[in-house]
Parts: sequence; C-alpha cells; structure tokens
Amino acid sequence: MQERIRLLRNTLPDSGPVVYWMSREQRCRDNAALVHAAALASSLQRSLVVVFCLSPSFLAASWRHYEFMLQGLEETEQELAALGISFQLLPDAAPKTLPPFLSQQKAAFLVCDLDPLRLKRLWLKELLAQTSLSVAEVDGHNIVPLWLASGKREYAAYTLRPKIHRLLPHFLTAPASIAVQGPPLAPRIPWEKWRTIGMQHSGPPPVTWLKPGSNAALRRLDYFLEHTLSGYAWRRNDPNQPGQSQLSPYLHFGQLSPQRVAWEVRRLFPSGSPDSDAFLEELIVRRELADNYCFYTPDYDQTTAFPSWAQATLKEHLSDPRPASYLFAQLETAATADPLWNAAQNELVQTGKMHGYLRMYWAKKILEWSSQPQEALEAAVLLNDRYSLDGRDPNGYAGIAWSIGGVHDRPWPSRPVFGKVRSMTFGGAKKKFDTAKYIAAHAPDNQK
Ligand code: FAD
Ligand code: FO1
Repeated sequence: MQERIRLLRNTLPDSGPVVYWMSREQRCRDNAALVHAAALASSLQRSLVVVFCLSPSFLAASWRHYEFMLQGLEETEQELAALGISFQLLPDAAPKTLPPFLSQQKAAFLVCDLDPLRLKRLWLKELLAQTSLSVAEVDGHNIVPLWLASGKREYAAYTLRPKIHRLLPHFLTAPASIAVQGPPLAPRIPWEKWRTIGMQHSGPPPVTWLKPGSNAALRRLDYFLEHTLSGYAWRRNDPNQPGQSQLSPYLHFGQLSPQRVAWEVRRLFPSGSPDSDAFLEELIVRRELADNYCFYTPDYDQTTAFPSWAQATLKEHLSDPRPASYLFAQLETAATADPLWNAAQNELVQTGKMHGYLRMYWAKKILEWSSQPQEALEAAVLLNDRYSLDGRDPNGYAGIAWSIGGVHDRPWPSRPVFGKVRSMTFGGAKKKFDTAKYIAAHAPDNQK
C-alpha cells in the first residue's frame, strides 16, 4: 500500500481533519486514496472529510459528461455518508476553492489522487504553492503505481510490459476498502442544483444506454465477466459484435477501480486464458502506457510529442495531395464522402462511445484529410473530448497520438500523406469485418 503513495510535503499537522481531495477516483469502494486518508485520520486521531471541487468547464466537457459524473458523485456521497464520512462539493476548480476550505477547516493533512493530465498537474502545483500543510499523492488508478512501473516515458507497450508484469504479482491484490468511520450521516448536497451546472453546457445530451455510478459499473462488470469476456480476444475487433466491456466511462470517471476489474478477471482465470490475457493487456498494459505517456510528456496533445521519425515523415509528406479535405463542421456532422467514417462519427455523437477498432480508423482518416498533422490532432481531440463519455482521458490523448503521430508504434512502409505512420484504409477494414452491416446500423439517418 505504501508504495502507492508519494509524500509531497510533510509538516506538523494543524488541529483540523484529514481531507481527501477526490478528483480522478470518484468512488467510495476500492479507493486506495480514501483508505490512506482514513488511516491517516485514525493515526492522527482526527475526523476525515472528502471534498470534490466542481470545475464549471473542464476540457470541453459537455452536459453529457457532467450528468454522468454528477449522478455518480451523488451515489458516492450516499455511500460515504452511510460509513459516517462527510462529503463536500466546492463550487469551482480546486486552485480557487480548496486553499480557503483547507485553512477554514484547519486541515491536518491533504490526500489527493494522482492524475497525469496537464491541467490536473497544474491544479496540484498551484495548490501546493498556496498551502503549507502535508500533502500525499496516491495512485489509485494504476495497478502498478505509475512511478514504480517506470521513471520515464516508455517507447512502446513492449518496453513497458515486462516492467509491469514483473511487479504485477506484488500489486494485483484484492482492492483495499474503507471501514465504517462513524455513525451514518444524512446526505446533504442539493444535487438537483448542481446538475444545472452541467445542463448549462451546450453539446450532446446525456446518454441513456449506460447508467452512471459505482453500482451500475459493478453490474456492468459482472455482466462482462459472465457473458462477454469469453471470446473477447477475437470479438473485440469486430464493431458488429458486442465484444468490448463498455467499462471505459466508469473507469474514466473513477466510478470503478481498474484493480477491481483485474482482480475479478484473475479470480475467474487464475492461470490466464487467451481472452483474459488479451483483456488484461488492454486494461493494464495499454491503459498504464497511456498514463505513462501523459505523465512524462506534458505536450501529449501536440505534434511535438510525436517520435522524431514520425515528425520527420509527416513533414516530408506535407505537400502530398489529400484525397479529400473537410471543414470541422463537416467532420462533426458526419458529412464526409466516407460512409464508414460517417457511421463511426455518428455512433460517437449518438451514443457517446465509438468502437475501439473504428477509433483508430476514424483518427487516421482525419490525418489523411487534414493539411497539417497538428490540425488533425486538434480536430480529433476536440471531437473525442466533446462527444465521447470516456474522453478527456490519458487513453484518449495516447490513442489519438498513436493514430496520428506513431506514438508507441513503429515506422511502416511509406504511403502518401501518412509517410511511415501506420495507415488504415476502407479496403483494409472490409477485410476485418462486415463494414456494410456496421454502416447500416450506425450511419446518420439521412445516409441510410
Ligand atoms: P475494452 O476493450 O473492454 O477495454 C477495457 C479497458 O481497457 C478500457 O476501458 C480501457 O481502460 C483499456 N483499454 C482498452 N483499449 C485501450 C487502448 N487502446 N489504450 C488504452 N487503454 C485501453 N480510451 C478511453 O478510455 N478514452 C478515450 O478518450 C479514448 N480515445 C481513443 C482514441 C483513439 C483514436 C484510439 C485509437 C483509442 C482511444 N481509446 C480511448 C482507447 C480504447 O479505444 C478505449 O479505451 C476502449 O475502446 C474503451 O471501450 P471499452 O472499455 O469497452 O474497451
Ligand atoms: N475532475 C475534477 O476534479 N473536477 C471536475 O469538476 C471535473 C469535471 C470533469 C468533467 C468531465 C470529465 O470527463 C472529467 C472531469 N474531471 C473533473 C476529471 C476526471 O475526474 C478525471 O480526473 C480526468 O479527466 C482523467 O484523468
């Protein structure tokens, strides 16, 4: 447990409570930071307070995302209250609202979530500058703590995988859960009022096919383990099959612990299987590679972060003619001449989730149609962050950088526009799955 914690500052405790600033891990169960904060509270003989700072505009998040997040937080408040733990919602981003809260509470200690996103690193930096209390940062997201898996940006999955696998037996243990801290409290946050914050946002409405919150997340996990994990290895790349777990929105908002998911998969398949191995490769190695990329590469959403071979090859092919070019509005409204791309974009807009295989094709086409790679990167990030439930996540920035800039990939035989960056074509997709069936199911109504 201790290895999951980084003590950022150690000073004499003031007379008030231990405060857990919940941000990435928005759950009561299986939350290592919460468990650590409770342990500190009991060793210091102080109470424990959990606080969430609600930023009114977070990285192009829209109503769809705030609704999903706030409903999940409402459930988390109920679960914390049942354990006698008070939960406070502060009405603005952390650097503004947390320092006054901490001094008003005379907080003895602050525990916070590790979050590799640039904005979150900035929030933590500003917070440390404006306070003087002890601060501990906990990696409650990665099974092998980010700092221990690697102390530097990794080149690809194959360089990080052995480092992860060596440490996995030590870290893939039953998730630690929080004990009762006191008599049950009555939940007291006026959630209806806070949900108007989300509704003020324009953009896509909330989704209805996926229920937010930790309980729904655990039910979805059970369903996946029961019905979808077997066959995952081959079905996951067929967009016409329900082969993915659909867990990414819950993992993104921290409503579900990746450690819980991996632990349950390992319980079902103690010595592994092609399906469980394929799934854990994605859940552990690919996901932790994305965290590694964002944590050690602050310009993770810029072409400057691409490997030098990719920057050179894309530059060399800048003057190649593009097979088509579109305004951002044409991309956003799925109005290109590519029916497969339009169907994928429409699936994203309508459901808030695009199939993993098509995400690669979708991003690579944006590169092929853009005059500059940076323009393609910005368009892909904006569309992904605006419409995808699991957007604004290290997985997204890493996935887009892989697709457009060869991050975590290798050079391929050169093609127009792509150069040595791996390309994907409609013809190639046709060989992989029944594209006509997917288009019929997901194309915009006016293209059916
Ligand atoms: P499953 O196949 O069931 O995977 C289970 C979990 O494993 C996922 O929830 C995720 O945490 C992890 N995982 C799976 N594939 C990857 C991957 N390639 N990289 C990192 N982790 C992975 N994922 C996001 O969470 N948010 C995003 O915004 C996002 N944007 C992407 C953009 C592009 C261009 C690409 C190529 C990939 C992107 N991904 C993103 C990664 C991946 O496509 C999604 O994690 C996955 O499709 C989520 O659906 P699932 O949970 O049903 O997947
Ligand atoms: N984290 C916060 O601490 N406060 C917020 O108000 C907040 C809003 C938000 C909206 C959409 C979204 O996708 C994420 C949001 N997050 C917020 C961050 C999220 O909890 C994750 O920490 C990161 O996005 C993933 O690293």
